[in-house]
Amino acid sequence: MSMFCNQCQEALRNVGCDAMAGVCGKTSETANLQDLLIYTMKGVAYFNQIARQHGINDPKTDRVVLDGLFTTITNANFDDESIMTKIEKGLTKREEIKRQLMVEGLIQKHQLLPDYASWSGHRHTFEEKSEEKRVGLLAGPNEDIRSLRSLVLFGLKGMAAYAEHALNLGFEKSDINAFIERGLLVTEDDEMTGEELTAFVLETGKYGVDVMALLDEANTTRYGHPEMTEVQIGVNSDRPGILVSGHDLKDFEELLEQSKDSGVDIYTHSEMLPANYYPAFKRYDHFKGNYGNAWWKQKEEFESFNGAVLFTTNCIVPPKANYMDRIYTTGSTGYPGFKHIPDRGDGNQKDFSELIEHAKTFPAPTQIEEGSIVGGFAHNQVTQLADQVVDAVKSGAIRKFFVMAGCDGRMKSRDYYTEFAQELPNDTVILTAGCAKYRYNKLQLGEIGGIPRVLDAGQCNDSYSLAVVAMKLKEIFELNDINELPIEYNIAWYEQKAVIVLLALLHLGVKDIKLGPTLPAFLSPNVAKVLVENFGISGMTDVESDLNVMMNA
Ligand code: SF4
Ligand code: SF3
Repeated sequence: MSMFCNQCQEALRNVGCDAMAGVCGKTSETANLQDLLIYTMKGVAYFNQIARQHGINDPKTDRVVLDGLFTTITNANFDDESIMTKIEKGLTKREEIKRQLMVEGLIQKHQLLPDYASWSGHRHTFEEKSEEKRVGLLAGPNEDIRSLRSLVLFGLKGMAAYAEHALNLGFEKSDINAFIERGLLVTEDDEMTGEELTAFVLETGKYGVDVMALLDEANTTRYGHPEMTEVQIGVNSDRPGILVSGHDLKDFEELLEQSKDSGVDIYTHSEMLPANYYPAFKRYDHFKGNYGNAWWKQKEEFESFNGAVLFTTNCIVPPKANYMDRIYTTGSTGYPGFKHIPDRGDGNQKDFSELIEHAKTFPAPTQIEEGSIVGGFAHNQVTQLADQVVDAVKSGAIRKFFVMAGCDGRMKSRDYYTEFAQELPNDTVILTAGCAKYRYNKLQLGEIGGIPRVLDAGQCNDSYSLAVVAMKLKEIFELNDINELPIEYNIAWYEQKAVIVLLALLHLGVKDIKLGPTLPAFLSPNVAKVLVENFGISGMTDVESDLNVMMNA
């Protein structure tokens, strides 16, 4: 059984994982089923586009498509059973829409349909179907077309993840959902030229901005604007805990509410750290702070945490046997052997009672560090500090800002980001978002006139906040171009949410982004050339050279 996957930064030899399992631990069976799930979603999109044009779109279909894409994001779902069920659901949905279109006379009974809109199969034939070359990303006439299609598809995966979080909070935009469907079909369109596909990639960035703005609106409407917060990173309690990872704030809220009188404490891990910055969550006394670091340290940190863990989204690392029985997943995530908490029914909360009861049976977390870190510098908070920031720039106290947002990962090459942060001159400020921050958010980098030198806006989707801040500064300094600001971009990427963040930044006109630790394996030489020539994107080299170039830019 062979596989091919090149969607993340850890793609084998920076080409693609093509053996029996990926570097992330995804088996070839799982990889192929994920390809088939995407293929199935294309079939749903095919009919739903027609349904949309005639105003008969069922909102439940949007959730199926968003979940289908989200499930295939790196480190989100390793559970073949769960993926097969989603394929079956997708096929059922596809046929349901098709039937309705036929009844309405909008398609004909014997109309010629593309394979992705007409194939059928059962669990025992899924793997065979998924191995057909045309189902995966190896389909496509040449490497440039495949590369552009990959950029679209991976961008759509990130977009779907953010759209799903917003949807969970009751916020959605039909044009974003329609674009996602259109994008899925674009990746199968053999008529589209390289130029047309390139234009579509850039349009994907526009919807990337829109979806992050939507999620920002959803999060801040429901939970208030993130504010400057000192987050405890030690364990000051002898009660058992639940460690919550991932990005979904709705899950986090419901768990906090259901566990408030249970005698169990709640801690955040990895990308859930920014939950500490929201006013609405601060009123829960049993919400104790953050435990640990970025996702890839989970094996040791889940062990020392001792208690139950909830994954609301990626990133899951294949677990050690000794903590496996206390891990729960929910939403689009899954792992064979973990318990899965089902979705909420209309108008209901998810039921976290089993997780909470289970958590009571474990000892308290073992403390692994102490003290606190400061964060919460999303756009609203930074705007309140605008006068201070502008004065510091004008007086020369702040010479440059460095946007160092994105993802963290386990490869040694990422030590670069810690060193880079350490070597930055004292008159520079780091603007961060995403789990990339763990490379430098515990260094004592000090402050400039009361402004911390590391300003954390939040999760990867809060990169939107950094863009809002840049736009605001451009306005205040009356500049014509965002690139005239004293801001440099040194972005770390890992999975597909970083792809949509990158495309969003390109759409906003940001140039000269440094992207590391490696450029994506799915960029063909020609596509990479387009990005270099039009946007000045470059790979990282070494700390000293990069710092030198960026300080003098
Ligand atoms: Fe390899 Fe990344 Fe794909 Fe996993 S997600 S199989 S590590 S390219
Ligand atoms: Fe991290 Fe997975 Fe990307 Fe949301 S949790 S930034 S890697």
